Amino acid sequence: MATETVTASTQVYSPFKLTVSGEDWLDQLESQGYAVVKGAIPPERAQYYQQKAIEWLQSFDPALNPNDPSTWNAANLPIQTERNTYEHYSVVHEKFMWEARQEPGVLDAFTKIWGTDKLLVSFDSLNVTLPNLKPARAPWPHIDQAPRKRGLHCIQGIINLSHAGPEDGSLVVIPGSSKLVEEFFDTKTDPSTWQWKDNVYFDDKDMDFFTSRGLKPMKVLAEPGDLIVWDSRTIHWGGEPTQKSNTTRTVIYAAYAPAALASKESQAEKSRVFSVYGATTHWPHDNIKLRDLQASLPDGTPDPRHRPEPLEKPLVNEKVLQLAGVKPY
Ligand SMILES: *[C@@H]1O[C@H](CO)[C@@H](O)[C@H](O)[C@H]1NC(C)=O
Ligand SMILES: *[C@@H]1O[C@H](CO)[C@@H](O)[C@H](O)[C@H]1NC(C)=O
Ligand SMILES: CC(=O)N[C@H]1CO[C@H](CO)[C@@H](O)[C@@H]1O
Repeated sequence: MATETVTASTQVYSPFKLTVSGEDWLDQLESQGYAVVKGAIPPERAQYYQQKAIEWLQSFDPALNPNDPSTWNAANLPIQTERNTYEHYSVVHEKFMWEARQEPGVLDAFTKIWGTDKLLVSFDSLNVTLPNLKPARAPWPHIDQAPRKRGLHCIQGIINLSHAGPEDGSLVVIPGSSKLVEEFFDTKTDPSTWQWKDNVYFDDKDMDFFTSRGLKPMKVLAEPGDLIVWDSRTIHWGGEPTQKSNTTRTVIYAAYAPAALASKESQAEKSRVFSVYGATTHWPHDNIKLRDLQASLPDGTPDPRHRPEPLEKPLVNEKVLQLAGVKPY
């Protein structure tokens, strides 16, 4: 609506604040907008999930050997999004994806963040990036929260399953930016351009605002089984590996939020998406939109390798139904 006037009443303020508790990572999440929860998953579990992710890729191309770059035939891999993630072929609901989402250390971290264990989880994607398959792309700084949503609405998560050293692909964040984006929108942008869409990109000129405040990008280094968490208002992007990296970056995106924050409509839509093994956005409780179920080949035709259900169906226990929003707490 072009004539809509944006006022404070067309912004949604979150009642939530992080409880600063003396836990270092939680304090850092509050002050810097991101944190690493060390050893959220035991290393052998992380290794199991990475193995399952590779096996899933091998189900499309049995010749793929993660230790032999000459077998990495990009043309045989399933269709990825523009940002290297897998979200088609029901992968989001593979058994191993649901097992990872139920890891006690991951649930525990988000329970501490929100102060409740009655959580919903996002139906988000898998990133398996083989090194040096494509030329590096430029940074794509963005946040995943609409300018009209004020305060803490969403905490995103990455379950790290692969080594993330200085040369490897990893999440890049602008520490401290979560505290400045609202001022940026209020002073540098026109409210009539604000959307409800939970995704805002920043160009070089926008980034000058943050640089002039002394903020700088930082690649988040992570150890086996670490969980990386960040505020959706923290500027971030998926960092590229350098030419020296030989790591197959493997991460699962998983965000959790209190079930009580979801509207009836969001909950119903989430339940429907679950029933068709669909993927949604990074958000667990709001902004629930079914992404395309069917992958398209580069020429635009439907991928005949389409899978209407996971290769290995998840074990649907009560916890899964609750996290999926199918069964109320
Ligand atoms: C990756 O590089 C390290 C250090 O150069 C080397 O020790 C390791 O064997 C390599 N791994 C693979 C899978 O090539
Ligand atoms: C997936 O990982 C690769 C390698 O680090 C990175 O280039 C890409 O941006 C990541 N995708 C997302 C959505 O972060
Ligand atoms: C930094 C680091 O060592 N990361 C680990 C991430 O997870 C994989 C799979 O378990 C490990 O092999 C890596 O060592």
